[in-house]
Amino acid sequence: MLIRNRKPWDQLRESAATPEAVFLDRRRLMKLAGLGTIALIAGCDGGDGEARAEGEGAKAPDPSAHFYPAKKNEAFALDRSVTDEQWSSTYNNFYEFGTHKQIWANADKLPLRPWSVVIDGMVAKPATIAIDDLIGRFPLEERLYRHRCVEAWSMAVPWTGFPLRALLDAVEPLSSAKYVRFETFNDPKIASGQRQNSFYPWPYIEGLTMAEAANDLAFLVTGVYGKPAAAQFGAPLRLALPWKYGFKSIKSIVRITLTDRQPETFWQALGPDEYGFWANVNPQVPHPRWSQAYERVLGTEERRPTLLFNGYGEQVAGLYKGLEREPLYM
Ligand SMILES: Nc1nc2c(c(=O)[nH]1)N[C@H]1C(S)=C(S)[C@@H](COP(=O)(O)O)O[C@H]1N2
Ligand SMILES: [Mo]
Repeated sequence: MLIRNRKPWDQLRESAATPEAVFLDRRRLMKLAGLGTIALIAGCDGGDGEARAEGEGAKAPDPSAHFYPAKKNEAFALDRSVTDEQWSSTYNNFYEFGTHKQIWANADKLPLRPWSVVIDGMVAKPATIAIDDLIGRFPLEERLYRHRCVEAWSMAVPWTGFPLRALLDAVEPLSSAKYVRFETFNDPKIASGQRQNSFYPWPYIEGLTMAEAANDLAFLVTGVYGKPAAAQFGAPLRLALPWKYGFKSIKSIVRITLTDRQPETFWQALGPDEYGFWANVNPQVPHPRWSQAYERVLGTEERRPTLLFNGYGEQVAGLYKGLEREPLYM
């Protein structure tokens, strides 16, 4: 059962973010430490030490690498620069690996193969699909999307993947299905955050209405920056929902279930007054503990005004017609 312990929770979120000045210094330090490691391994291990010191030596090559880079979908243009990969790959939210931002090394321990995704519930053709069959089954494309975290930082990245709708169509939803529920892996032996914060309501769950899931913007991501996604981005399969706060974009998905009941999400269970089901970006509705009017553009000094639906209103505003009485923004 979930223990509603407010104290550690209040210390999470933006307050837990490492100030960037400190973070940069640490990154420089890491680089230096990396050089030290090469010398050390080469020194004591002669032969294959060199290869392993290159970093990827111990890892099998990604079996989906030949799909990248995918064709760009030019319909998805940006009003700003793409965030430098150095930033977006070293400043992540992925609570399975810790509540701070520098989780990339922890996340790298997640074995990305074998990996399969279960698609079940109210569908005519439930399936369990090996990730490489899934990646090979739908044409991949690259889309430039903005991303707005509820903590008020933002980024813009070139995701590679395919529309969620393509996968849903393939399993033939029943007319009784009203929601899609997404589930992340649960493996405390591998994920340090699941081990250390065992009182959290793991696994991470997210949800969409069927109409939201069928919107063309709802994108299943397999890669980023023209190559298979690194673990910290939520490999091997995550969502990108650019009109919603970032926590809706669930990472490292193992199960997709169609259901007639609104799924209770990880963040709703943790803080129902702060993180609702809809979580559509709206600069005029403050988070209970901070304003959402502006965002900090990751990797820059820039503060930009936040846009309604994160600027994607033209594509998604119609989804919420007639739902004005719902708390669509938190
Ligand atoms: N499974 C899982 N998915 C997750 C999270 C998480 O902690 N666990 N964090 C969310 C939040 S709050 C954000 S802002 C984005 C961050 O994505 P990024 O690290 O690729 O920028 O992932 C989302 N998906
Ligand atoms: Mo977030």
